[in-house]
Amino acid sequence: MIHKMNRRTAMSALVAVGMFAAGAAPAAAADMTFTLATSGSETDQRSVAMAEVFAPMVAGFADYKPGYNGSMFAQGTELDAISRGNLTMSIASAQELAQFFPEFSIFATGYVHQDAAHQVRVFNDPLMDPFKKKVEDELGVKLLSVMYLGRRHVNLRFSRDEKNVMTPADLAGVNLRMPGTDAWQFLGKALGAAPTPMAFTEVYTALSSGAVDGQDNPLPTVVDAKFYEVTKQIALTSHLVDLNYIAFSKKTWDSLSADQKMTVQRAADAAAAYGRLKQLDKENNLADFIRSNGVEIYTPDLDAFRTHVQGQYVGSEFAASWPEGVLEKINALGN
Ligand code: KDO
Repeated sequence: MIHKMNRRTAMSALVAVGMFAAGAAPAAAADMTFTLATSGSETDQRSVAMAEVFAPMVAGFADYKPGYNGSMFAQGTELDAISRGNLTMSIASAQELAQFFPEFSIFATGYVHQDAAHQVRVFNDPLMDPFKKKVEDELGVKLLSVMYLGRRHVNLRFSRDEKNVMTPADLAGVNLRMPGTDAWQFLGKALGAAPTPMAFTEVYTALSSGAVDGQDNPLPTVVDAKFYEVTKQIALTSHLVDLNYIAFSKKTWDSLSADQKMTVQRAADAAAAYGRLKQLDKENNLADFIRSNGVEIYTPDLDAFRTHVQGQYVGSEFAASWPEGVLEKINALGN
C-alpha cells in the first residue's frame, strides 16, 4: 500500500537523495585488488602497518587482500609468485632476493646495518639504484620501501645455566633454526651454530618439541609469535639489524596512472614509517615482559661475536658477489 508521503517524509527523502548525489555515495567498486602474502602474523607490526596505513591510502582504486602466516604463499615463494603474475605484493627479505641476485646478501650480512635509520639512508641512497633496477628488470618486482624488522638475537630453549652464550664458541653444536635461504644458513654458521632451515610458521612447534635448540628473531617477534613460552634465554647478539622490503609487482605498477603510482609509493612509505616506529617502540619496551615469562636476557661478548661473524664473511662467496665499493658506501652512511 502506498501511503501519501507527508511533507516531512518528502523532505527526508530529498535530503537522502541530495547526500547521495553530493559524493556520499558508497565507494565505487575498486579497479583492482592488491594481494599481499607474508609469513608474518596479522598482529605483526609490519602486517598492521600495511592493513591500517597502506590499504586505506590506496582504497580509492584498489582493494587490499592480505594472506598472513604463509597462508597465501609459503615463506620464500612470494617473490616468484609476484614475478609470475600470481601475487601483487610481499614483505620480502634481502636474503630471499639473494637467492636470485647474490649481491643482495650485502644487506643481510651480520653487523653491517647499524640501526633503523641507517637502513633508511642506505635504501634511499643512489647505491641502491642498480640493485632496485636489476630486481625490476629481471624479476618484475619493484622495491617500494624498506621496513624495520629489528635486531635479531639468539633465543634458546636452554637456560643460561645449561648453556651460557658469551662467544660464538659457545654456540658450537647448537641446532639453531634459521630461515631457509643460503644467506640465512651462512649467517647461522657465522654465529658459530649448526643452522637448520625451517619456515617461520613451524618454529614454535619445533622449539616446543625440541626439534631445534633455538631461533633468532627480534624481541617483538619473540612476543608476537610467543616464542617466550618455549624458550628460556635470549643472548642479545644483535647480529643482524634486520629489514624487509615492500615488494610490488612491476607489471601492476606499470598499469597504474601517474596519480595512482604516487599514491602507492606514498602509502608504502607511510606504512614503512608507521611500522618502523611501532616496532622500535616494542623493541625498546618488551624485555621486562619477556623476562616476566621466565626468559633470561643478557648481553654476550659483542666484540667477540662481531669480530667472528665479520671474519666469516671476508673471502666468502657472498662477499665475492658484492659490487665494488658498496660496503664502504654503506659503512659511510652509518653513524
Ligand atoms: C624468519 O623467518 O625468522 C623471519 O624473521 C625472516 C624475515 O625475513 C621475515 O620473512 C619474517 O620471518 C617474517 O616476516 C615473519 O616475521
